[in-house]
Amino acid sequence: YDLEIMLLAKKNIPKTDIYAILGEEFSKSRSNIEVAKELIEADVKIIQYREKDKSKKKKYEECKAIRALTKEKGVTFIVNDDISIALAVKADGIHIGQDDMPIEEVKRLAPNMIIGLSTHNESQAKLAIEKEADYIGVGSIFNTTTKENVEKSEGLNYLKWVSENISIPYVAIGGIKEENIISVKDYGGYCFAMISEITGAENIKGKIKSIRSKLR
Ligand code: TZP
Ligand code: MG
Repeated sequence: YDLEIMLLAKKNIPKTDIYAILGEEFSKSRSNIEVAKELIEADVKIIQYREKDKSKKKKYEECKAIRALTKEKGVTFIVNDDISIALAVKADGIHIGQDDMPIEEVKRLAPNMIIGLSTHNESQAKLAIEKEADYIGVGSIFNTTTKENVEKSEGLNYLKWVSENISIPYVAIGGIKEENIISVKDYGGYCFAMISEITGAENIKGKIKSIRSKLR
């Protein structure tokens, strides 16, 4: 019984405002590790590693280093897509999309990890709940050039529906910027995932401060 509680506790997803996603092609020639350090110093509580084109070895090495940094400061570390790397570095979680390995398989391979699933419409959200995702991504909220072939979504209206109908944690994503974040909040957003706005900011700490002052 105690063990069960411990396992559940492991899945604690921090209640937080900013979900920062690393991607070196957006980070103005700073390394993922440098950006992760700045995010941690800025008191960001969830960091996701998302690299699509690097070698497995490179991804593993970066994730290993970022895991050490995040562990030390109690920051939740999520790996995008790659379950083998998530397991190898003992990440807190794995984030998958609709076209990745099926969630039931990911749960079987990583029963104690936080599992996040991207969703773009109501039926995907309902299915995510049925399959016991720990949280869902909701988007794309706005147009974005960060991701190619972004799945169509009703954006803010879909977010509103999620806020009224879904009881598990959710994270809004896609084109979110300091200048539009309040509209996302108005449609039920409370945790905001961003790549370019944060990872691509000249001054990452300043950007986070300024976003947080808008949210207050
Ligand atoms: N999934 C839906 S939109 C998106 C992802 C990974 C990209 C978000 O990037 P940005 O720069 O915050 O718009
Ligand atoms: Mg994916």
